[in-house]
Amino acid sequence: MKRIQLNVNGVDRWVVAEPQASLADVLRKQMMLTGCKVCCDDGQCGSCTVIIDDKPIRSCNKKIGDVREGARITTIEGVGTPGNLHPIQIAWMTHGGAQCGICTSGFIMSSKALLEKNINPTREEVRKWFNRNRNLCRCTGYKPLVDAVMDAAAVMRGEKTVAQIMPKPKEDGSILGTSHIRPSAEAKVTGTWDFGADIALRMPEGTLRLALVQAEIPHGLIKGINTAEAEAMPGVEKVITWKDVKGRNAITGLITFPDNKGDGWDRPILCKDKIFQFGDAIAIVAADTEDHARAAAKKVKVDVEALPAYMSGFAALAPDAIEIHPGTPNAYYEQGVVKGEDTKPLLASSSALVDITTYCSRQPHLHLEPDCGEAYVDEDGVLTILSKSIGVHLHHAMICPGLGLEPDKLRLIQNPTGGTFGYKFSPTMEALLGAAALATGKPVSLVYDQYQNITYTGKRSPVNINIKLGCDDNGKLTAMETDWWLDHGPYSEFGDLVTLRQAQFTGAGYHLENIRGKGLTVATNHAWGSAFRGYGSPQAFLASETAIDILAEKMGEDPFEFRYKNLYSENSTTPTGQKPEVLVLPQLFDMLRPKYEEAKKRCAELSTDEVKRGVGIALGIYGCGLDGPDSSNARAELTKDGVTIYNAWEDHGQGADLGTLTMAHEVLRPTGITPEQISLVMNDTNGPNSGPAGGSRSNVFTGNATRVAAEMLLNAMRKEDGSYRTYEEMVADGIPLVYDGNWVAAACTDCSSETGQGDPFPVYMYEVFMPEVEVEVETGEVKVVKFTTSVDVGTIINKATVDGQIYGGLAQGIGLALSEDFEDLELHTNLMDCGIPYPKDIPDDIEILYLETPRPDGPFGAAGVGEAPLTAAHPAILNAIYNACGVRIFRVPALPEIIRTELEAKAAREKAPKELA
Ligand code: MCN
Ligand code: FES
Ligand code: FES
Repeated sequence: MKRIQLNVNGVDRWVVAEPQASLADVLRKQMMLTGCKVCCDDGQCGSCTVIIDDKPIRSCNKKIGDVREGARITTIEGVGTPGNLHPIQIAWMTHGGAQCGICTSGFIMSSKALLEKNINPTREEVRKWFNRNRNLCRCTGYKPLVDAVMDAAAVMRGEKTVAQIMPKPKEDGSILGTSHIRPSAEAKVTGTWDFGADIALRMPEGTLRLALVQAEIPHGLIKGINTAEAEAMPGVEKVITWKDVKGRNAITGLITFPDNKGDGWDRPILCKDKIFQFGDAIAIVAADTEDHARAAAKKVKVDVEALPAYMSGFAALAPDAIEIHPGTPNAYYEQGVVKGEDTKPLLASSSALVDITTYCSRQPHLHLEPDCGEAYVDEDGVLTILSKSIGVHLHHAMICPGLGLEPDKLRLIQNPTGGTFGYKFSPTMEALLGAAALATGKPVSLVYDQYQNITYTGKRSPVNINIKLGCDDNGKLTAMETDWWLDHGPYSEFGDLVTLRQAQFTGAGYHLENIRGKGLTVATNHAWGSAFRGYGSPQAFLASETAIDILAEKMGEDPFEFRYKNLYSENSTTPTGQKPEVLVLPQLFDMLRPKYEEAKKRCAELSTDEVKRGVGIALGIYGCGLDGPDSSNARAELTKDGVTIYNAWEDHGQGADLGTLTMAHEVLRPTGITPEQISLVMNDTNGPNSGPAGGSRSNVFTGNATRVAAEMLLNAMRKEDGSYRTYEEMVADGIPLVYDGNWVAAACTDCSSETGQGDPFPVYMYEVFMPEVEVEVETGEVKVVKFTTSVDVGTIINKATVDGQIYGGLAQGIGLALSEDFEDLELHTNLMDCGIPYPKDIPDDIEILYLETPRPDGPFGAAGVGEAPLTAAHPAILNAIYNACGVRIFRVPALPEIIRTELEAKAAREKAPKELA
């Protein structure tokens, strides 16, 4: 132990600490300065950055024993407080810099250190500074953060006022379409937005800390679990195994498709006799401290007999592969596509035909905040679970029977959440927290480290697609055939749905009336498949947007114009036979065309023998909703102080609070209410069921339900003369104050498993991607140097939000194309080795061209936006690589070594005939 004097945020403090403890732990756990966030605990992400004696330092990497006596330490709590903000914090809010907010304190501290050194940096200096200080953000694509620093610096230099950088409402007071600041922004930029790990530190005394005993192999039989030694370890309260789980001990995947050969009960809460994947939870240790729990977890002895591990669709489909879930075939669901005429003769008589196979990887989500949560039994005997769930009502239904609870004895609430990008569409630790709280009768908390977070959460499902695409003499598409498998890992939840997505989006965007296809959902022993932004569409577009590029070349046509003449037109239907709700793709291409011509010229001018530059094109489309007649609910209540809106629009970081507020305010504006008078009560199973925040559905579905509830209230408040009753008048007149709004996509239908035909979504989002890349010939390194995109997501509800969604989604598309993967369980175990893009990997030069075509079914004409930018940025980048250096890549990530090998092979091919001659 050591007593050390520090000056923290201008105040002299003394702290007694273990010299080996990290500064981050001392700040967070001993001084309760939880504005300092710990995400990687390994110096990779910068979320824990504080300033020590004017230098930005990653406090997770700094031992307190190495901090000089009397050092001046500034944390986010010392930068500015709610109501008294620093210009950097204000600029962060006005530029939508805090989406989920988990990286925000670290970035603000880093920016403060920079601006204290250099009050007038260039954009490139800011980007280099962030890169050097390893500041990672998974949400924003970095551009808004650089914008924020530039504005803050201008304010600090006295060249701009705070008022000048603040967003303005419209003249009529409406905030629709403005960059109004989200309600949670101030808490995020001051470090007072408590995430799950912060809440864990604030749980009452007596809260048990949990650690998991996890499988160390991907497939095996459990012969015995011995907990005796662990139970005798210091501080241990209980070791919980499957025997302690009172219900069915399984999470139900709520099988949605009747043809699924599984029963949807294949995922144990705690493994009993089989391990299905690496990391599977076998036991939970509950102890007085996290260290004690983790130490004891190592002492639980699990006797395992290893089984062959099937780590890909190919392996699990091999004829000699055993069934991963005995009684259910590894290929447990088949999706067909039958649209229009027989494709065989059409393809046989095509003028040009492409026949290729593409593979889209097991992309990791790389949300920065490790999974975490708490649970307790409340005073009414209701098990209450706090977690990062983005589907509180959905998860309630999925875990309730497994825990053996009546539905009214379980409540789920979402904690402030540091990004999910879809992994939390599946329950992760909810049932484990619940089982532990029930077995011990005490409050519990569980916080994964980043290794657990990466290795034991769901991933994007890899898809291998064979696609055949043909066209006639005029270059008009004639027919498409597809044959694919989707590796969904061991657990079936939503595996059929994401398999269907391939049928819905492969070839989408084009007048393509004749399609045949067949796809399989395959169980493997790799990471379980979970939702990931774009859900299913990146796999589909990798196939069709690569194929169409090659077809254009075969026809000797420009890939832009070849696409253009084949786009959806008046008499086209989607691959599922649905009439598109709006026709916007031709305009999106028209907007991009001059930029494309400029880009081609620039690429030709700037290419050298060493560095080749190229431009690529791809289109992406995604539906808003969960297929078929999906619905949502919300509630509006008039109170003494204003209006309270209740819904369960779970927030990953995308801005559910602001979406709700904007919709409600726009409706209620005639009453004179201000945004500040609208309170939000969200994301609790005790409130309305709005469905999960996935499938970019919330803006359309929960936005509409919120609009409907607010309209019902407005109608009730309206007097005969057109003015509005006050709260007091409503009470005096005996008019109800609470209104429940509901919205259903009534015209939608489910798609058939045999034909893939149906009208699944009421609204779609459309985007065209145009990256420019540089390929270094010697190394195969690719850099995206510029990105232009044209987007139609209907009416924009909040401009800063939509910009932020696009920038952030494009950054993930760049990662998917070039670096991100989760394949190798030895290598892909931390953010950096999984290939997360740093600022240097994302261009600052990103241009978004908007078309705002109102959607008939969207609230105020809006579609969703979240998933659009991650639909097809990656095939556009692969197409740009081809344009730059003539090398076609059919799988992602396109790592430098793959491109280098292909370049060498191409050079050898080109040389060979000359040598022969
Ligand atoms: N919006 C808008 N105008 C539009 C469309 C949308 O202002 N025309 C706003 C909405 O009000 C909302 C946001 O954009 O604040 C996204 O809306 P929507 O596309 O409906 O998506 P959801 O609210 O249903 O959010 C989920 C979606 C998905 S599926 C994933 S995955 C995702 C995403 O959004 N994960 C994210 N964006 C994310 N952003 C962050 N920062 N972190 C994640 O984990
Ligand atoms: Fe410290 Fe990531 S760098 S938590
Ligand atoms: Fe940066 Fe979410 S806002 S990680």
